[in-house]
Amino acid sequence: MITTYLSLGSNVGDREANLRAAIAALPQAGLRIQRVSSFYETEPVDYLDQAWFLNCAVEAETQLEPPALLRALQSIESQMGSKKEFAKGPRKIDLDILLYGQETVDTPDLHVPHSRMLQRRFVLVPLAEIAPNLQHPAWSAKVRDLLAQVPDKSQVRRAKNPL
Ligand code: PH2
Ligand code: MG
Ligand code: MG
Repeated sequence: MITTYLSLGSNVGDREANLRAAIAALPQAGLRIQRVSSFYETEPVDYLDQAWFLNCAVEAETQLEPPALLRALQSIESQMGSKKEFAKGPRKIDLDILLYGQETVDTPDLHVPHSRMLQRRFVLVPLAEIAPNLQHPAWSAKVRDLLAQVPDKSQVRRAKNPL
């Protein structure tokens, strides 16, 4: 079993229902959920002209290897009818792999740790809630300290308790 951390986001339709549906689909996809962060209202980053997102982080255990995990998450996205009109644009649901144990994955379609996660408050704030002391070998510090140092000033507001 490997412990993996995911980032979930939605900014189209009923965002809370979308996050809940994606979380509910994880067990059948081969993930055993350990922790779910609060839901956060987050200002869009990278592509700014779109609605605010609802984001959360999930800790789960899995026996899936990274490529199979990626396919499992992509199939939840497509089963939920989520369409990416363009990169960084609006979507019903986005499930991203942040970390996969202590491993580093660099393939054309998957980079773990997630390439931009340390620059994004919408990822670090939920992750620091469920795993403040987490550290990857490629990082200089724990999640809570990386969050304290991040230059990103985009707004992230705690919205809903997922339970
Ligand atoms: N996802 C993106 C681009 N920008 N901004 C926020 N606040 N939350 C996201 O999940 C997000 C984003 C592309 O995946
Ligand atoms: Mg994403
Ligand atoms: Mg994605």
